[in-house]
Amino acid sequence: MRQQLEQLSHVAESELTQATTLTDLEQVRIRFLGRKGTLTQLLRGLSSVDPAERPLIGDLANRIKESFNQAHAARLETLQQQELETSLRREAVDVTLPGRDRLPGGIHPLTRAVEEISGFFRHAGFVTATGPEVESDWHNFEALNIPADHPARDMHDTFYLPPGPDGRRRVLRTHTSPVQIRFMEGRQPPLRVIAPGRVYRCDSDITHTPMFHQVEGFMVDKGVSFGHLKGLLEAFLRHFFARDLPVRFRPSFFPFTEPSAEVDMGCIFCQARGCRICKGSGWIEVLGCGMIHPVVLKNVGIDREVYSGFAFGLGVERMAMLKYRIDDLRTLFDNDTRFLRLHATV
Ligand code: 2NL
Repeated sequence: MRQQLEQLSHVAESELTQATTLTDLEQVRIRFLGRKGTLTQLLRGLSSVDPAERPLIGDLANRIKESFNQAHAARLETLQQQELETSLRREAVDVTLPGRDRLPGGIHPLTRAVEEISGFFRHAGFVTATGPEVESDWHNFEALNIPADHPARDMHDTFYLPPGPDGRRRVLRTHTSPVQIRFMEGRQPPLRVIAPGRVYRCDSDITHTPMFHQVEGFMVDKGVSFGHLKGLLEAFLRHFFARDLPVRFRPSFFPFTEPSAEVDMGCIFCQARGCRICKGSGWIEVLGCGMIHPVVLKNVGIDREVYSGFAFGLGVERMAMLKYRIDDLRTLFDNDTRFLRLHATV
């Protein structure tokens, strides 16, 4: 028995030194001291030992246990220290790495311009309307009194698409006027509408992109005059550019308005003294407008004897570039984050 005890103790202590993980170590302890452990089982045979020898054997067993426990505690301490060091190394943060920028999202300057424009007209009682970007010839051209031989309808200016289910030729809308045509077709005055959206023209160079944005608006009611149009657009420009600008209306021509005008504002870059932006004239052209042509009113089923209306159109890119002082149209579409950081707002 004494020999067996010493043998067990020897094995157990050598297993302790071989245990390399905390789980290993616990297994060793259970194999030796557990309820079915080797030492526990050996001591169950103590009753068959000569009673004279029992105290000696018992004493030896206690010393072996004591020594095992001490070795176990020491090994436990070492392994715990090792595991702590490994996990500290594994979870170490390299404080010399460059920081990760968290870029907040923002409103694109074009979206901002559309919101500021729509906001002004919303306060003046205009509702926003939208419509399809793929349009019929009727809504984009015919209804607007644009003749079949008008240069705007040329293949070189308009993107034509294969015919739709009705066999008719379709186009990518070249302005948002068709949205207004659709709106008028289904309703009777009084109407006050603005139509912001994407439009497409077969044109691409440093000052033209094949897709750009427009806001058009119109109002139809009894007694609507050019004076109303003039007052509204002047107020709009002064609001949008946040200053008391000079504004002038120049006679012009559009097939869908009569009379028609182009609207200039005093150059905001040189206070009308003349610069590169206004080409020395002191004026910048920003809008087109006019009284809705009687043929257009007829085309949408509105009685021109009872009602009259005005309409206007503007290019959003141009307005945004002037207001936010962006000098290259293409930067609006590159989505370079350095540009967006300068011009996008939260
Ligand atoms: C411009 C000129 C304009 C309109 C757009 C319009 C719409 C309907 C009826 C009559 Cl449904 N007119 N729109 C009228 C005059 C000018 O835009 O230079 N846009 C950038």
